[in-house]
Formats: sequence, C-alpha cells, structure tokens
Amino acid sequence: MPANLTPQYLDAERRFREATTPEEQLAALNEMMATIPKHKGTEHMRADIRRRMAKVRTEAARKRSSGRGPTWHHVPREGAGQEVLIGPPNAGKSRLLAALSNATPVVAPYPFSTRTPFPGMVPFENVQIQLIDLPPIAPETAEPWLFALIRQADGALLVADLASDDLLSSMEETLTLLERFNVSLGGAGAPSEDGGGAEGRGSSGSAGTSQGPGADGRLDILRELYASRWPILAVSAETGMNIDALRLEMFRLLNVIRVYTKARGRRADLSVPFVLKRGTTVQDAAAVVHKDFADRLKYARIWGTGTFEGQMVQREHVLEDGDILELHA
Ligand SMILES: Nc1nc2c(ncn2[C@@H]2O[C@H](COP(=O)(O)OP(=O)(O)OP(=O)(O)O)[C@@H](O)[C@H]2O)c(=O)[nH]1
Ligand SMILES: [Mg+2]
Repeated sequence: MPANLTPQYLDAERRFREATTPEEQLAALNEMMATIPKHKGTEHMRADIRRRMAKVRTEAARKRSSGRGPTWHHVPREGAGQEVLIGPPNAGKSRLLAALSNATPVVAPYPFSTRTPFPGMVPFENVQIQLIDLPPIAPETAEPWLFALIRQADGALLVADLASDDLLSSMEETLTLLERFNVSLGGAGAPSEDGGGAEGRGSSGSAGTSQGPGADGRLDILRELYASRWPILAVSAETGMNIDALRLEMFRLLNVIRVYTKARGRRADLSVPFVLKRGTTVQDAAAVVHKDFADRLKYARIWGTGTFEGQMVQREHVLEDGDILELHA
C-alpha cells in the first residue's frame, strides 16, 4: 500500500537527517510522527519512528551522565615509586622524560603539547622509578584530576626553562595554581620536590648544546628564591648534563631503602631488592617478605652499613639502604 507521505512529513524527515543534536533529532521525529498519514500502510514506519525516539532519548541520557563529570585520569603505580613532572607550558617536561627513560612522549616547540598523563620508567641502579609527564600547570589546564595526580605521587620534579625570559613569572603562576588546588610541595608528609632547570635553548626553539644567553643568571635567581625549599639541579636533555644526577635525586626523593634477603649460608640476590619506606624495622620487613615470618621471627642477622658483618639484631632494628637480611624464625 503506498504511504502517501505529505510534504510536511518529508520536510521533517529531512530535518531529522540533518540534525546535529539529540534535541533537534527528537523535534524532527515528533514532527514526523505528527505528520505521517495514520493508516495500515504506515504502521511499520510509525513503529520505526518510536524506536528511533527511544534510542535518541537513551543516548542523550547516557551522554549527559558521562559528560557530567570532567574526564579523570589515573595512572596505576609501578616500580619503586611514582613521581610527576610539573611546570609551566613548554618548560621541557616531556623532553626530560624522554631523556630519562625509554618513553616517547610528544615533544614540541610550542606550549600545551601534552594533554594527558604519559608515564615512563626511569632506571636507577637496580630499581625503576615511575615518572609521569603531565600537561603544563596553567589556568587553561587546571583540572581537578591533574592536581589529584600530583598529590598522590611520591614526589614531583618542577621543571623551569632557563632559556625563558619569563621563567620567574611562569614559575610563580605554577606555584600559585598548585597552592590554590591544595598541592603542597615539600614539608612534612607532602611530596617534596626537585627543581630541574632545563638547559638553555636558542630563543628560536632550536636545540642548542650551549647554555642559552642569561641561563646562568636565571639559575642563580632560582637558587636564591627556592634553594632553601628544594634541591635545584641544572639539567640538559640535549647534552645529557646532570641527567644521571637527576636519577639519583629522584631516588632520594622517594625516601625509600633497598633491602635484600638471603637464606643461611647462601648469597643474597642483589638484583631484586625489597623497596621499603625509610624507617622500616626488621619486624616490618619480615612482614613484607612473608606474612607468617613476622609472627615467628626470633632475630635477624644483617650485612650492611651501620652494622658489622652478620650482626644479630632485634625486631626493632631500623634498616638502612643496601642492608642484607637473614631472617630467623
Ligand atoms: N636545548 C634544549 N631544548 C630543550 C630541552 N628540553 C626541552 N627542549 C625543547 O623545548 C621545547 C619544549 O619541550 P617539551 O618537552 O615539549 O616541553 P613541555 O614542558 O613538555 O611542554 P608542554 O607539554 O606543552 O607543557 C621543545 O622544542 C624541546 O625540544 C633541553 O634540555 N635542551
Ligand atoms: Mg609536554
């Protein structure tokens, strides 16, 4: 049976095809329903319009609920600890991650090139430290997830570009935003920070191997302003200057120790440390090695710094980085 569709119906159908929002789609579908001739021959078409209406409504609702909260990024912890790269736009954060790890973040001579967190693993001696490259800290990027990620990290490397004329004002802007979002760098219990000054690069953005003009002076000013709060290190991703020193600084920042275990009469495997918080006692370490051990532990012997070889120690003994433990139950 021919449907005998009216020009009004055909017009509404065209508007449905051209609609770009769910609201426009729904309006057009309602119009189609109102103008479609109601007889047996259009029964299927009317059922189809109702189905499409339901679909548009559920899809719009789904979009609304998922669109209500802003995007949230989280990076699962890996390795000996998690640190983040923070700083003003175009400071050299991404390039620093590339210099420290095998990660391949986007590096670009313009600001706001990093949009989402990008993690890499930084090798230091026999451990790997997770380092997350982040979008710059600026009013345009100041989203709650960014600051949550910084707060949750074990440490932060604040990067400033020593070749930049507005290094101090961009640094101040970064620090003000961090403060506004309740991120405290350093101080008791909070992540402390290392100020990495990216080495100077030509004002054209071309990678030069020498310090850019004025870099030394800017470094002096940075030191004057911030050295009492954080260690400051001038590094160059370009020449590799102080990149290894930065790895050591990253490890220090974690405030952890590496402890090894061995069985009686055997050698310890020094390639696989237990990474523990500084201040960990023999008792705490035993609990990490094996749950049951902690209860049955009688004493331990230690080979390491601060003790003589194989010294017998009690449960309360505080461990040092590099200690080898022989646990006796
Ligand atoms: N010569 C030299 N150039 C560098 C160094 N670090 C970064 N650059 C250059 O500086 C520009 C910006 O570097 P990025 O690492 O993308 O900067 P970013 O801080 O990640 O920038 P956003 O993600 O936009 O905040 C690029 O052209 C890099 O090649 C460095 O140590 N030496
Ligand atoms: Mg970047």
